[in-house]
Amino acid sequence: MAVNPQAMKNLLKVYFIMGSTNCHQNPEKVLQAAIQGGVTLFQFREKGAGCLHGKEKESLAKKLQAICKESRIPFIVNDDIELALKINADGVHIGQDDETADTVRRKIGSKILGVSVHSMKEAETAIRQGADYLGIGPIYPTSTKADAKAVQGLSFLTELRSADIKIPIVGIGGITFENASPLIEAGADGVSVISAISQADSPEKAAEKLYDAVNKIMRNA
Ligand code: TZP
Ligand code: MG
Repeated sequence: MAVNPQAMKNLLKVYFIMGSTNCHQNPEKVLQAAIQGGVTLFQFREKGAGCLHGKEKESLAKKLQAICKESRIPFIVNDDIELALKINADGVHIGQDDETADTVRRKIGSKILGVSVHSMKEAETAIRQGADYLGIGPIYPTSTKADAKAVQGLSFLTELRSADIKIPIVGIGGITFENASPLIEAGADGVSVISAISQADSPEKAAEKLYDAVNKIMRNA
């Protein structure tokens, strides 16, 4: 763990994830609007059919990183540790098919490390190996990730919190402002979304509604 857990929890509230293939509009415009609306953390996830590679990928990463920097929103890179180190991103997010968390932790030092987990065993391993937060999902049905695992609803989140696992946790998969509340009530520290913001007519309003939905539950907690 490299980041203060309470600070990490605050960053996870509205975690926006995207790459060029997730946007109908210019990704820079989408990110700017989303930040205006209240996004608290951003992950560059350039993946899937038609995505950018090499220099083009790096160039978009740098543009989006500059937008985040202006607003002091930490910039996380999905999977690509080399790119994260090259451009000095604030952190990385890895899944179970990537390098192990302890290898990545050694490479990135004190940068933020997020790990996707789907079982108690994976969660315990990620925590032991230095994860700052866990990503869990898909919570609801999603069409954004073709190879997503089975929808888990709130069951895994509830299992983790019942086992007294206190690490910051963010849910992902099919989350919108309308279905975000139960997730926070069940112990998540925030919501991560792709399409709810990237494909919205107004990414700003979409981010704002998510921010309000999450904060409303937290204030009442
Ligand atoms: N991991 C599990 S579901 C998912 C990822 C990356 C996609 C989430 O996208 P959306 O559009 O918010 O459902
Ligand atoms: Mg991955």
